[in-house]
Amino acid sequence: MKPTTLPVKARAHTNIALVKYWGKKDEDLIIPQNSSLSLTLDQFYTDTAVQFRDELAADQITFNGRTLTGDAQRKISRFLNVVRDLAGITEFASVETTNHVPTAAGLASSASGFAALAGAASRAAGLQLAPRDLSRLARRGSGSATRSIFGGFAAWQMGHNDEDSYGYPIAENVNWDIAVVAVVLTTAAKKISSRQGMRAAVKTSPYYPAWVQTATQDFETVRKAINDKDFETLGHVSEENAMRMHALNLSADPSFTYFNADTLRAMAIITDLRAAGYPCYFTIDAGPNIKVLCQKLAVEKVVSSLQSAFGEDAVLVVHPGPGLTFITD
Ligand code: 2P0
Repeated sequence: MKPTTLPVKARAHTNIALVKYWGKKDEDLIIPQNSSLSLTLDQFYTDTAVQFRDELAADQITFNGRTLTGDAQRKISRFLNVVRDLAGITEFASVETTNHVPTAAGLASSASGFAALAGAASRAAGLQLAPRDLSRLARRGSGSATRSIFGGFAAWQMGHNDEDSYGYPIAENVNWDIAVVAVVLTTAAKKISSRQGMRAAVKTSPYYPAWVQTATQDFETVRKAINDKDFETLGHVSEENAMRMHALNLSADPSFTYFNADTLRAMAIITDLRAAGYPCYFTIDAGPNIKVLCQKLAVEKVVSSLQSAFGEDAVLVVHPGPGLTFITD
């Protein structure tokens, strides 16, 4: 392959898992223990421009205008090595990444980050990869990035190896009534990374086999609920699935949790609203912040209740978003 002479820029959006990925079978290739399913979101995205250049003596990576060093730099360089191997090139790259996540929205950026990088770097290296192969490449950077290649509802089929562990769209255009209310309870960096947390759960939780079994069932149930536009089943099973993921962490040795006191307060608010007849369900990733799946009927009430508890600026309403796109200036 021959690298492009101009930078290639790509945009990818973050996603929220409804059936979570929490554990790897292969840490190097990032092959998960169960298939997962997510909704790509419209407001949170990453733009990344990449150019492989002869004259560079090392990869040069900037993130929101700051040059990366140390572990963060090495993680991206290792990913670029995968791209270089695939394309048969040796040039180093300049990488410019801008994260468009409303200031510290507390949403994971590794999904949108590695999806955008997979798109921009592969094309800048001269490769033209189909979406499935882009998702396999994104997976090598971060598991959740596998799903961010696609818009709307997307799945990551666990597979067994590099070839058959990939993402695919379930419903890229979400033409039904669904919104996500994101609540930012803290912007502090988490103490236990997803990578460390899931490794501990696989190794030490006695419930891990039950997780794999129930997550596999949840995947099929949520997939059918999407097909049937059955919001209640989708919400109910997503909430259960999130709680079981967090139960793995509570049952690890040593036990840990991503919840804080406000997480529990927010959960109780949503449970009460649901009991009062509002269609809303929460899900929680590897951090204390919660996201609420809602139908239109519930959005206003969910937003006002959460704002009264946590402040106006803590609450954002987002909708289904698109998959990977290439940007030409
Ligand atoms: C998910 N999370 O399915 C789950 C649910 C967080 C909770 O995937 O080690 O950054 O880079 O593959 O993708 C976050 O973990 O972890 C994640 P790596 P990743 O979205």
